[in-house]
Amino acid sequence: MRKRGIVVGFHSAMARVRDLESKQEILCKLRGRFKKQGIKILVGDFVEYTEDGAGGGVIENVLNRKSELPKPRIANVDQVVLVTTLKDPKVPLIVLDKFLVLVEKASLDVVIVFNKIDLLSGKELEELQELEGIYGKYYRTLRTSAVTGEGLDELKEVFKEKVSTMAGMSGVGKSSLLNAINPGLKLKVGEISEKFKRGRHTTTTSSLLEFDFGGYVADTPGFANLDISTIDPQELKELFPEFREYEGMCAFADCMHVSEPGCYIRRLVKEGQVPKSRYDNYIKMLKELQGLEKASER
Ligand SMILES: Nc1nc2c(ncn2[C@@H]2O[C@H](COP(=O)(O)OP(=O)(O)OP(=O)(O)O)[C@@H](O)[C@H]2O)c(=O)[nH]1
Ligand SMILES: [Mg+2]
Ligand SMILES: [Zn+2]
Repeated sequence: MRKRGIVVGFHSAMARVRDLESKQEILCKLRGRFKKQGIKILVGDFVEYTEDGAGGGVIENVLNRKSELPKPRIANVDQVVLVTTLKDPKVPLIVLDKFLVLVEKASLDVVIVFNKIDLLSGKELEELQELEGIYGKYYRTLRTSAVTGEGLDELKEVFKEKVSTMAGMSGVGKSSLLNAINPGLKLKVGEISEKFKRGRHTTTTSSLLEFDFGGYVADTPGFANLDISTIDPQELKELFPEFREYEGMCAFADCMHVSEPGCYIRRLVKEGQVPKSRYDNYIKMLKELQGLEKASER
């Protein structure tokens, strides 16, 4: 009889499949035909498997993927939980904006979590409010503290019954937040994580953890290396919802919002309708991408 499960990781050449009903983990072999047909089974794939009678199983079929995240390769991710902080560390806005561009490129939902709010006072809280204004217009935002517990009930709701991946700079508290909402996960905290070290043997496999309250999360952050080089310079403007909203308002249909006459976006930036920090980071990323393009033409 065929049963249904989700691939939560790999062990040697076998897949760790978590049964959707019994929640048991079964080590499954992969049918040889998958390889022949060029089907690569990913963490996050929903599969049909049969038991081999000896505690293991065989994956018979892979169900259609809703989405596929390139790095780390995870299937069926519903959303990205992007964690950031204004203090310890103060995450530069360009980092946040690069994450968001990659999320937009992958067409995934995102929730921006401002963590460590227990550390903020006075001016920093004003800054937080300002950022909530900038990002809250297009994305859901949340304030949390893994120390005081603020916002954790809302965060649980965000994760419930979904497949999520964490994103965010090292040290912002991704693992701390997961531990705080689900102590059973026992993730390591406060260590410099492997994924930010450069090396020849960068781990490409990842695994999914299941929450007690329902839902899965990837323990490796999505978009760990902030590589935007796969984005086409012309395409970048489409990845800013602030600009998308005013499509067709510039004098030139192909306006890149740099120095073209009659650019509506630049007018909005001047008037303060489009946040200057977002626009400036757009220009920064655009220059980076155009530089890459030139370098490859040489
Ligand atoms: N004050 C305060 N400290 C926190 C909070 N959340 C996490 N920390 C601390 O921040 C440090 C880093 O936390 P981690 O959970 O390891 O951060 P991470 O995002 O998982 O980091 P990487 O795994 O390296 O990507 C630890 O010392 C935590 O105790 C918070 O809400 N408030
Ligand atoms: Mg961590
Ligand atoms: Zn324009």
